[in-house]
Amino acid sequence: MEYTVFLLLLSISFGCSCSISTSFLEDEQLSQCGQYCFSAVQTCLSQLENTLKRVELCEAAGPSDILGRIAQLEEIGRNTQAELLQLKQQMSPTPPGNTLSTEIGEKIKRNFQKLGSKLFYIESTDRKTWHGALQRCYDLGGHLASFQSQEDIDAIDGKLKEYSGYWIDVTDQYKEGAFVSVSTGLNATFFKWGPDEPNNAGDGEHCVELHTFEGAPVMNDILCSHRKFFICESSLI
Ligand SMILES: [Ca+2]
Ligand SMILES: [Ca+2]
Repeated sequence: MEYTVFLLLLSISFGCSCSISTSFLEDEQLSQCGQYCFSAVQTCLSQLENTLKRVELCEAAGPSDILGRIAQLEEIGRNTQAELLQLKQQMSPTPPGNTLSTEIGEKIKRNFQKLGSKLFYIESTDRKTWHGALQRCYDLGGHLASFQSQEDIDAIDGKLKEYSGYWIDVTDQYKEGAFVSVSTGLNATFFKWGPDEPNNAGDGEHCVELHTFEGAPVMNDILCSHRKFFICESSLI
């Protein structure tokens, strides 16, 4: 029955002039349409078969074709990436930071000495204000000393002059009583205050020195404008 209906539809679609009836086909006789109509139907079936084969071929070739295109694009991407990397290497001369690091390293070696576990520069000749000392330490390749323990103080004790004061990096000039380390930008955590210090005498003592007026080095807050020796430290080696 399906084949019969299919033939009927084909005859209508392709303009077959004959009139194909169900009874005619059931009798398997070509009495009305004749050999011409039967040949036309065979031609249509042949064309349809060829079309179906082409569709199957297209469906079979589709996925592999897409995969092939993807593989080509991936290959192009890899080549482009390799070319960009090569260009980047050609356009990048020796990093300027290397030269700068070398200069700073030489400056530190020239000015600082290893005392304990750190590198220090102890100025016992030229006196400066706290801010002057801050700048000087920076120029030397370091910063004002940031003492973190008694061991740090013990390491430099023998290098200090008697009855002298040395600037270190602690200050409360930004907020009274809140002592910070300008080297780290954080609250100072280690203190070795002298007797009755810090006293913020005259409401104006905002910078901290390490002095030897009482023998062993101790800390004292004092006017930042005083001119004192200073101790620098370097974190770089
Ligand atoms: Ca103060
Ligand atoms: Ca004081």
